[in-house]
Amino acid sequence: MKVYELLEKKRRKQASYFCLLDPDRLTAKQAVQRAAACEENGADGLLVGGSIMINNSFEENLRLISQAVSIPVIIFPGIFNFVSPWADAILLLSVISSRNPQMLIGEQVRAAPQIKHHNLEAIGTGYMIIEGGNSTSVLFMSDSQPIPRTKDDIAVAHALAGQYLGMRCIYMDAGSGAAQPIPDSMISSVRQNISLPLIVGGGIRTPEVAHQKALAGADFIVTGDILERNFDPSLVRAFSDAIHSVSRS
Ligand code: 1GP
Repeated sequence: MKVYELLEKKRRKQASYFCLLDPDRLTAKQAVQRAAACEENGADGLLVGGSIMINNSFEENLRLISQAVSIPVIIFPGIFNFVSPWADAILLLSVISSRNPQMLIGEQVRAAPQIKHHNLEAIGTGYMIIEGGNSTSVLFMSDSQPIPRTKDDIAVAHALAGQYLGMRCIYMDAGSGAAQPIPDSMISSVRQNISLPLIVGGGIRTPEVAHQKALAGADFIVTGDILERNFDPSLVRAFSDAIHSVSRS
């Protein structure tokens, strides 16, 4: 089954949980152990990527991660030299909240031939950066303005534009390590206006907050920073349980 179909199926049942791992910041041993622990403790998929590549260990660690788990491994590209055959799919992000053409289409044009070459499943994703109270890597690297966190109507208009342009999911991100996660009211306003799968991340540090975001209408909750700082399998389990308790049936 294609990853996208699997995600569609999951979200009709209950809210789901993605763990974000940055393979470039992990040793080979950590990458394998963490990926396996995420799967064992209920994660529905792994997002792999980051805003920048420093150590050149992305591809090798991604290969090890993919071999260690059976849940979907999905590339979440900060910049588009992250394309690799060692994943089940790639979120092909267009930063629709930006007015920077490189982030809207330039990077994707550079990535597309590689995606074809590797026969990688590409999931076209409207990526919206929401103001999270501090400066984050994604904001700096994408050279763009975030959507103000109190402007639900602006967020809705962007998400609708993404849907009408034919994107297959919407990712609302306050950025990794955001001081504040995306407000519930903005998530529910977007949820009420679009029918696409909705991914929400950035600054989610507790299972309670993750549960709240799922209740507000996020189909997929992403956590990265909190586990990167101090990886704890029991926290992965607590996040999974809190998120999965939000049923859609
Ligand atoms: C970042 O949405 C992800 O792109 C996750 O954010 O690292 O703050 O959990 P955190």
